[in-house]
Amino acid sequence: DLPIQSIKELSELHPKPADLHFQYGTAGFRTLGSTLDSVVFRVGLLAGLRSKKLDGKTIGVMVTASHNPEEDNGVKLVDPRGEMLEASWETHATVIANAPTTDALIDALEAVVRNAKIDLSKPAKVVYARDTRRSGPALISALENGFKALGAEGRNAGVTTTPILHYLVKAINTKDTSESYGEDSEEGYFKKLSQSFKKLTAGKVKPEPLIIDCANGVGALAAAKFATHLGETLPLTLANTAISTPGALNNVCGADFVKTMQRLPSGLVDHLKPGQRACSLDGDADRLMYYYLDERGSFHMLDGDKIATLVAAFIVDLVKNAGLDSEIKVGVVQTAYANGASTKYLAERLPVKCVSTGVKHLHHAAEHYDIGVYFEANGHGTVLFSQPTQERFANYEPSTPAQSTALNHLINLTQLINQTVGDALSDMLLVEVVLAHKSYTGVEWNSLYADLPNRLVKVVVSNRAAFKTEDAERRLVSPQGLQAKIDELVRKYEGGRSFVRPSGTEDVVRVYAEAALKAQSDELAFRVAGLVY
Ligand code: NG1
Ligand code: ZN
Repeated sequence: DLPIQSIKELSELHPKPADLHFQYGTAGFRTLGSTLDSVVFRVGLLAGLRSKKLDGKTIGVMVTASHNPEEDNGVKLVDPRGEMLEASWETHATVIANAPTTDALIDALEAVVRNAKIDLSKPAKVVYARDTRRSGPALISALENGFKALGAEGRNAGVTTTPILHYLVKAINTKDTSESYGEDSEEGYFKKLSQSFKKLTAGKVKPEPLIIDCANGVGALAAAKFATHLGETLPLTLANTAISTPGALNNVCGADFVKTMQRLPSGLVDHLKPGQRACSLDGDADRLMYYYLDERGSFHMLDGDKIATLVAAFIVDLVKNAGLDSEIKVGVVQTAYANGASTKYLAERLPVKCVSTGVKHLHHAAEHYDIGVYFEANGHGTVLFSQPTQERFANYEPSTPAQSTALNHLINLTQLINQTVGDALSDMLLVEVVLAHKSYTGVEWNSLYADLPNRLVKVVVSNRAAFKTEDAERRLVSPQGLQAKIDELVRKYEGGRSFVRPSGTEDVVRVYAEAALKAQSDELAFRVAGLVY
């Protein structure tokens, strides 16, 4: 049975605010940090139940609100293979978070135990971490009370990035197995990635220093550790590392700022030399944006689509050079927000699939390829190597030295890339590997294709639930008749493309438009927004 007495006592310390409704969305629970105490306590209970359900495997809990403003916070669960929580449990999470009283909470927990057929005699293990937000420590205490109430065993991974927490979950659950993901410590993560980076860049020209905008968040800590591990192999200059300055997190800096504003973050303005590479992390270091200034001081952004293109083309070449192209297929997954020029470039070379917004959709689609590259335009993404593919690399016998070199690079890539989730720092090392191999600067990378001008706008509507989509969110099925009007407008613009979908994380409807000319993409976006409003 559930330890009802201890749940009751501790739940009374974390009452649910009566007037608030919480929703486990694409990024877990995310809202004002000051309102999340009861939610995080209950997530502690739920994480314990999830672990019991999975025979005592270790579950992850991350307390972060990523690129959101500093006052926000959030919490999400990580499944044993380092992946996002299974969808059916998102519903359990929402029900449990909204139970109005302690008694209602107990009823809701008992319903989950029944529905999910949980054997309560199993052990419960959880590993957890938080970002640098000031609301973090108190929320971690609430989370620990949740573990205590259920009798779950917790391991505190401290203040670290979301992707490191995902790494730890997978490393813990694969420890001492043939699929071991690495040492189950932060140090193990840094060693694994740095060592493979060094192997992949051995003999290459030493790169110019790379500037990292750490968004004044937890990425600053991880980037500093990489700087130590990598030393001369990759000189790193860290900017926006003020993790304890109130109000600094994600403020006029970070990957989301750069993507949205399409300009340099503060803290870099006086430091970046023409042509020098720089990149931005977001507040929990799972998104990455690259950019550079040209000789005239113009800003050029290399976003998730540019990263996907660079990386996919590199891997396709390696597979071919290894002599494995007849048996190992590389594919790319994007969303409707991918720039049309990137989709065109990729589709001429390999299979490309478009799925709904949200990392879990991309991740699952990428699992269907032997090697699946997925990136959202906003810079979140990774590369997945299927288990059979990794086994094939291990037992394949190359017939020439060139094949052998390419094979070794592929094997080292499986170690360099954090395959559990998008990881800004792992992705950064991946980009640096490709640039080193190709002898590319940002300019050559950027010239692989030219982005189509585009515009993304938000529209506040009275009822965003009225907006329903199909075809990977590229077309509206309701409100009735609206899609036909959008189609009619789009036809008037050369290279025009536009779509409308309700946001999964904000109470808005998003309108995206592309066209051959900048003024046209802006105009199309605003005219479509006018139809929506
Ligand atoms: P919504 O709010 O559903 O558009 C946003 C991002 C997604 C994804 C999620 C989760 C855009 C246009 N949308 O989703 O790509 O990152 O947040 O954080 O960037
Ligand atoms: Zn993030």
